[in-house]
Amino acid sequence: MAMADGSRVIAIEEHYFDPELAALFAGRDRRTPPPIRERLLDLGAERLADMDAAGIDLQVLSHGAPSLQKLDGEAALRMARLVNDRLHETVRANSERFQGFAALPTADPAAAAAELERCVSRLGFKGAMVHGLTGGTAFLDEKRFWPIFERAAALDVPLYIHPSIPSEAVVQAYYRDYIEDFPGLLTAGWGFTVETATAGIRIVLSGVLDAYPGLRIILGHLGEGLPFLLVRIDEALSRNRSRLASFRDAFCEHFYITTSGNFSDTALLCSVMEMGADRIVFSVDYPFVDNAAGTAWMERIPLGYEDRQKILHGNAERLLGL
Ligand code: GRE
Ligand code: ZN
Repeated sequence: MAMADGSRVIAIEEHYFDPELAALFAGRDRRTPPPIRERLLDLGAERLADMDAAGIDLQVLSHGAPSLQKLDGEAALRMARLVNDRLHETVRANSERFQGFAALPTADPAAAAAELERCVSRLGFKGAMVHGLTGGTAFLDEKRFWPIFERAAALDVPLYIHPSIPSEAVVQAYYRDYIEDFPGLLTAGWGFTVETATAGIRIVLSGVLDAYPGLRIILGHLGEGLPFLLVRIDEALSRNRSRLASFRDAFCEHFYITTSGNFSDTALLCSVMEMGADRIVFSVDYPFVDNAAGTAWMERIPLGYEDRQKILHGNAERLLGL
């Protein structure tokens, strides 16, 4: 384990499927290709062998999209308890190699806040991951979801805002013509990015970061394009007087980004220049992306030893209390 030079490697956007929850996925959410699906369902020898071969010491596990976000309140809460308890068993059996992010029943915000507290305080989870729009239509910045942010801030754990397939209205208006030839357009190719960048922007605009100043948000995929666009967003929003002093400052103060599925030197350098190396956390996006490609990239990123150590493990240790 570890990299060739002995560096500890922690990866924090690493997915699995709980068989009972994944069986409830419907429509476009069902279409995980069989080899990926097999790897999502494995939390044992094969996953560990792949981590070992790539030098990954610790995966912080999260359910795959859309996790609990498409279930109604009652079903989501019932599944949340089962899924989080089972993830806890996996972590407890091998806590050197696995830690966990909670799945939250966001359709019932009060229950989601309580489940987050149970998972962090009683099960030792390091935060929670939410996937796309609740019920396929609702962004998390809506006021009714604020109890979730309030509890995350009170518990001092981050919320990881992860993509899911865009809302059906967006699919029809923006992507329909190209889905058949390019199914990845809906997911990691573009649809995920637009929807999750929008979710991040909306969190800043909503005022929830002012209400809970300690709140920390994580975005994957090197920030879903936002580091590249911070100056432009800032400039455009500041043309009208608003309650937001600076989008860019709010984003850089509260957001962390991970390298999941975006092993690009140019995107990484842009992110470091906008946000600083303290805000960037190594991740792969296993099993959608290859572990070894991630660690091989980290060995040759154009940054010095200290920044590499921060990205590989130091920032995750601080952010998640590992
Ligand atoms: C991901 O979690 O990154 C992911 C999915 C589904 C398809 C592609 C993908 O959840 O990268
Ligand atoms: Zn992912």
